[in-house]
Amino acid sequence: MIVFCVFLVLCYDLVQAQFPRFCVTGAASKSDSCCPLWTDLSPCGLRSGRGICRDFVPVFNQSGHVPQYNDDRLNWPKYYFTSACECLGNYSGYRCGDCKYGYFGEKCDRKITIVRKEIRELSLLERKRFFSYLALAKITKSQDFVILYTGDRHHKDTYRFVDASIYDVFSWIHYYSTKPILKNGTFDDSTNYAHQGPAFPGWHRLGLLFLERQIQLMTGDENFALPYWDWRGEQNCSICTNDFLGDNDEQGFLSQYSYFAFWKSICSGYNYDDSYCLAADDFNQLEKLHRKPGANPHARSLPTVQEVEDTLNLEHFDRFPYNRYAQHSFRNALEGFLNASDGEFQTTMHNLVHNFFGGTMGEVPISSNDPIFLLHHCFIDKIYEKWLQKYNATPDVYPKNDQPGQGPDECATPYFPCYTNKYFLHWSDKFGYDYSIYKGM
Ligand code: KOJ
Ligand code: ZN
Repeated sequence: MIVFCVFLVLCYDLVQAQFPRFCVTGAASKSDSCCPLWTDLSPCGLRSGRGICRDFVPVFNQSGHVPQYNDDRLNWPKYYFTSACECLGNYSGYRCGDCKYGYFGEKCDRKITIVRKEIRELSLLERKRFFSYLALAKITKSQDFVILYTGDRHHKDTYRFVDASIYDVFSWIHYYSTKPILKNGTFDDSTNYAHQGPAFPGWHRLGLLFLERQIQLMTGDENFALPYWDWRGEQNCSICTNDFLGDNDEQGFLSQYSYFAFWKSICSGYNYDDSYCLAADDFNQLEKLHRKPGANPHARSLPTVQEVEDTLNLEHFDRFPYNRYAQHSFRNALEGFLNASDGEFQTTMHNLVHNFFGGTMGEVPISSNDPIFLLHHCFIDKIYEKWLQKYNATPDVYPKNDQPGQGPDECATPYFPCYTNKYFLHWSDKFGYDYSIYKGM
C-alpha cells in the first residue's frame, strides 16, 4: 500500500501542471473541474489545510451590465472550468502547491522582499546571470502550464493545447489577452483584457510577478529580481548594445553577437482575427525578434523626466469612460493615450516606448516576446508603485467599468489561479518586492 501511495505521489508530480497542464490533458479535462490533487492526495491539498475546491460564481462586475457577445475569455476561467482551487493562508498555485508572491518555504511562512534594480546598476556577474536565466527560461518546458492554439477560435472543438517554454507561456499570456473580441459579426480591437482600461497597470504587474517567480522556481534562486530600464529622457536606446539587450542591423534584426540573436516570437500575426497562436508548434514558421530604436518618425525619442512627473501628478487612478478616452486619468496617461500636461490625446509614456522600438515591441500581440518588454514594463510598474504610495492608494479606488474582464472583482485574464484586478492596487511590498532609487526616483 505504501509503495502504491509513493507511486501515485510521483505520478502526480510528473503531471504537475494559463492552462494548468493537469486540467486540460487526460481524464481531468473531461470533468471540467480544475482541482488537482496535491501531494497529500486530496484536491487542492484540502487534507493539509492548503485549499478548497470551489465552484465559480459569475461576477460580471461591469456596472451591472452583462455583455451581449460570446468570448471564451469572458468571466475567466468559467468557459473552461466550472470549479478551481481557492487557496488558504499564504498558499497559492493551481493546486495550492505554491506560495503567494513574496512567500517561500514548505509552509509558505518565510517572507522575502527582493529589490528590483536598474539594469545598469547590476554588477557584471548579476547581469550575466540575468541573461543566462532568460536563456534557460526560453528553452525550459513549463511543467505547470500548457498554451492554447487553434485555427478557429470560435469553435471550441478545434482547441488544442501544446507544451511551451516558461518564457513562451509568459508571452502567450499577453498575446491571448489582446485578441480582439467578435461583436455582432465584427472584430472590436478597441477593447481587450489587459489594455485600454483600469486593469492595465495591475495586469502587467501580475505578468512580471508570474515570470519572476517561475524563474525563481526554475533556478532555485529565491532572490532573483527582474531589472528595470529607466528610459527617461534618452535620445537613443542606451541598453541596445550587445552587452545589454542587443544591437540591431539595418533591417532591425538583432546582432548575431547579442544575447537574444536567435530568439523567435511565438504566436505571429498569422490569420490574426480567427486563430489563437497557430504556429505555436512549428519553429520554422516563427519570426526572429527585430526592432529599430528611434526609426519611427512619430516616436523618435523616449518620454522625459517631466512627462513622468506630470503623469504622477494625476491623482485619480482612472476616470469614466475608463478606456483610451479617459481624461484626468493616471492609468490613461501611464498607458500612454493621454498627455498628462495638456490633456490632449497623444501617444506618450508606455505606448511611446513600444512605438519607439517598432518591430516586435511595436506590435501588441507579440511585443512580450522581446525581453526589452520586461525591462520597460518593470519601469512602468515602478512608476505605478510611486503613484500608489504617493496617494496612499488601496484596492477600493479600482472602479467598476465596462472593459471586458476588467471589473474590480473579475479575474485578471488569463492568469491561473484567479487574482482579482483590484488586488493589484496593493503596494509592492505585499508581493515581496521593492524598487531601488535611481536618478532621484
Ligand atoms: C505594443 C504593446 C502595447 C502598445 C503598443 C503601442 O504591447 O501595449 O505596442 O501602442
Ligand atoms: Zn502590453
